[in-house]
Amino acid sequence: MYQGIKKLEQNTLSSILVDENVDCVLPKYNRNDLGIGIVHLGLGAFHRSHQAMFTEQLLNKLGGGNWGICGVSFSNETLQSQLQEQDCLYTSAILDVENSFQVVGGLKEVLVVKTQLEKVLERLLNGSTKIVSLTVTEKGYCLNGDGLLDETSADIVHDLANINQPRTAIGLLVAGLNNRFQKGVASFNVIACDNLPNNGEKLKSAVLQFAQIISPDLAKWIGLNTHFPNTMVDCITPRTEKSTIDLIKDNLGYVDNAPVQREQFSQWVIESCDFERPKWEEVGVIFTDNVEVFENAKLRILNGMHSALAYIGILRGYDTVYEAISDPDIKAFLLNLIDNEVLPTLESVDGLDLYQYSRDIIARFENPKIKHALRQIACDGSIKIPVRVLAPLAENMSAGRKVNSLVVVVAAWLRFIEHCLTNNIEIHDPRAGDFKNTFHENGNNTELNIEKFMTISGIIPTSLQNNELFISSVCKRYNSDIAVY
Ligand code: CS2
Repeated sequence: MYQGIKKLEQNTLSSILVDENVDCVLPKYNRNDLGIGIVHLGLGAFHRSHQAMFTEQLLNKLGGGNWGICGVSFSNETLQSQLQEQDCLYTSAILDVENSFQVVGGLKEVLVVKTQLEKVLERLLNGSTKIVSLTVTEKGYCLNGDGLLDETSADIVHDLANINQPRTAIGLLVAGLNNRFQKGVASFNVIACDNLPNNGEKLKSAVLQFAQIISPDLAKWIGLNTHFPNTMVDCITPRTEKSTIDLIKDNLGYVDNAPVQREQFSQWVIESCDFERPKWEEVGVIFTDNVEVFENAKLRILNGMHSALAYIGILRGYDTVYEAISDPDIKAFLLNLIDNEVLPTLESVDGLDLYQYSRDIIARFENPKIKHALRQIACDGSIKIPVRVLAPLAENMSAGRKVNSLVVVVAAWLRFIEHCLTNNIEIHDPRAGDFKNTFHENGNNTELNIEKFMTISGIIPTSLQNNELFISSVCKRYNSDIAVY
């Protein structure tokens, strides 16, 4: 029985830690003795559902240790106070045929960059911090179309000029590493956990590019001392809703104002690395030299289908993944897309049957308890579509394979943009301004609008930008009735 937190009052999250009858997994170690060894940048629901849960399982198995987490949010003070009011504890609701619940104790501290930069930098400098992990979304890497650090981005320009006042993840990492370099503290290692191919490698090159401008000696030191393994992360985690809070109250009898909800399935694949780190392999994390193959399969199958569902589903009037996949036309479309246009682009993974993997993912989408908003997935298409859809499309074209369904997804994305612009719906995308200019320049002339769209820098690969067949196919699908999608 867990005794670390004193009972505060009846029916609070802390009080259940000493309640033997509550029907949920509780921390099996003394939180008071738990040291902080990980700083996580980007304290969204995904981190709390995924990496923090793997770490929690390990802490439970080992009975504690020094791999507690300091969660860093860039600006979410509301989440910080919600978590602090409950001693940084939160519940993870796992929604499956039978729901299950787990209270996570491994999150020990929550900091906000906007208001507590000094403290964040102190944590990064502290020698007990061995690992800095990140979930800052694809756009948080501040990369341009060539995958290099975008030195023209306003935030990067700011951070380069104010290295001690960083506001981007890249700036923070370099500032943290620079302080260690200056003060002779050994480097921490960095684990990127966002949906980008070669996420660790890309992050490393962005950090080195930034550091090189600040000080070539620093860049050299990082190059020699800091590891950035590539990873693949997977766990469907819809945003926390009031219904998540109600579910926990109804089932467990206490109010958690900052819970997370997720599916049962969870996978984490990390490039083999031998630096000081939690032994996550003991709780099912896969360490391999072959992350890229897992990553591509997941990005093109799961995330690719997600984006297809998002744009096609929204145009058909659906709100969630579950609703969209329940439409037999959409499901048939997806199966065809995967079998004929995605699987042929993937290398086989040892021990992983890609056909079965794709069917298992569809079954995950068919979980009626997971209400994953299509609008959440539709965000940031300018960064997601190139990886999930345009990359396999370009490969198929140059190999002379079919691209019909992938073209439909591109057309649906453009129709979604046009639909938002026409109906004054905000588009959450760093390139929203470019979309607006493009679609308004030539009125209703679809061909000209699409041609113009293709020239927006950094989105469409050059091999497709100049490909007349690709552009005319997109125009054709764009103009066809939405019912054919
Ligand atoms: C989704 C992902 O929002 C999105 O773009 O495709 O967040 C997806 O749910 C996760 O990658 C699942 O692991």
